[in-house]
Order: sequence, then C-alpha cells, then structure tokens
Amino acid sequence: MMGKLNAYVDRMSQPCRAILIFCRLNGIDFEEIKVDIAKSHHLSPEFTEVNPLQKVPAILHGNLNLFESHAILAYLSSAFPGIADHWYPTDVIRRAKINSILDWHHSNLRYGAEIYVTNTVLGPAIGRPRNPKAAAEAEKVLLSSLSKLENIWLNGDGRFLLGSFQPSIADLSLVCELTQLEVLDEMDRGRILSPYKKVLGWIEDTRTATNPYFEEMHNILYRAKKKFQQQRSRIAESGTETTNNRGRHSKM
Ligand SMILES: N[C@@H](CCC(=O)N[C@@H](CS)C(=O)NCC(=O)O)C(=O)O
Repeated sequence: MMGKLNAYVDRMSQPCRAILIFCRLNGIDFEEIKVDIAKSHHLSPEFTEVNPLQKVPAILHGNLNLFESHAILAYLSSAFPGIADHWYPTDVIRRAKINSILDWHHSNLRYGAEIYVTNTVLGPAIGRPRNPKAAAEAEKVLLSSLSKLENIWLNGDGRFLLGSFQPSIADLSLVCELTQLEVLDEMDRGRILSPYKKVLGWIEDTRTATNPYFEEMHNILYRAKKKFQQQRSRIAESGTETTNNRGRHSKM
C-alpha cells in the first residue's frame, strides 16, 4: 500500500489531461493539485521538490515522486489494482509495441503539434510574438507524424493504435496531444487534420471510449478555444492585433 496519490497538473496541458482522464476512468483515488503554468507555479520551490524539471504533470505517491507523463501512465497502470489490461498490456510484446509508439510520440507528433500551436495561437495569446518560421518547421513534423499515424499505426483491424479493439495509454496520450489543435483557427485545424480520415475517426473513438471524463477534462480547452475565436473576430473587424501580456510564456 503506497498511500495517497497527488497529481500535480494544469488542465491546459495535454499530458496532464491524459493523466487525469486515466485516473478518473479507472476509479483511481487521487487529489488534483493545480500547478498554474501561466502564473509560473511550476517554478515554485514546492513544486520543484516534486519535479526538479519544473514541468507538469508530476505525481507524488507515498514516497515516490514521478514525472514524465508516459512513465506516470505506465506506473499507474501497474501500481493500482483492477486496471483493465488493454491500457498497458502485461503481454511483453504488446507492451513493447505500445512503448515504441510512446517513445516516438515525444519527438514527432507532440513535437510538431506543441510547437505549432505555441507559435500560432497559444504564444501570442499570452503576449509572445508569433514565430512563423518555427510554426512552419513544426507543421512539417506534424503533417509527417499524422501521415505515419494514418498509414502505420492505424492500419490494423481494430479502431485503436496497433489495430487494437480497445484503447491503450498510447491512444490516450496521443489523442490528448491532438486535441490541443482545437485552439487553432477552425480552417487551419481542418486544413491540417482533414486529409487524415483514420486519424479523425480514431480521435472520435478515443473520445467516446474515455467519456465522460474526456469532455470534463477538456472543458478548459474548449473555453480557451472560444476566447481565441472571439479575439480573432475582433482583430478581423478592427484590423489590428493586440496581445495579452498578462501571463508569461508557457509551453503547453
Ligand atoms: N515530456 C513531458 C512533457 C512535459 C511538458 O512539457 N509539460 C509542459 C506542459 S504541457 C510544461 O510543464 N511546461 C512548462 C514550461 O516548459 O515552462 C511529459 O510528457 O510529461
């Protein structure tokens, strides 16, 4: 018995939402501790004790402090009783395949999506200048990653990655990353995602399989999406762009 589980999270962060959805879906008892990145709470001495890398998510479970969302998802899958096997299969080959996708994700899909969103919408929204060059480079990585998802990992019989019939922690992690694209201009989001029909279907299937928690944890993002849409409309009407300097830049 490891004792109490604390999850240090900011719901605007995609890997944090994956952890929260996983815990809620699997009936894991935990306390959610908000670490507001926009207010630099991740740089506080208290949080640095939990994660010296100063990034969310992180967990504290008894004496164990753990960071990196994939390691956390794998740990939760194994440390808590009664978690359905499909999330992180005990079969060594299936588990290895899931780890392979998770490793790929960091430097491909997440890298492209996160840098693209930061340099188009999220950065400017919190007072950082747009960086079209970084956005263009990230877009290439993102499109190439979407193509690999479509043609390699969503190529099997089932509706989930690796042809599975039920989702794993890899489905959850990758779909939470792609849902961050919701904050983009609708046309831009459509331009990026619409060629990838299997990816679109898989996002929907993962959302359905993890509801109602998927929606609950993404509500904050949908509110941000609405706010950015209104800002874009105001800019289009007035012809001028104003930036919001209230928060510091944060990578989400
Ligand atoms: N590889 C890490 C990524 C963690 C990460 O980049 N977290 C972001 C939020 S999505 C963060 O804490 N950013 C704060 C900063 O970099 O200032 C994971 O999967 O947990």
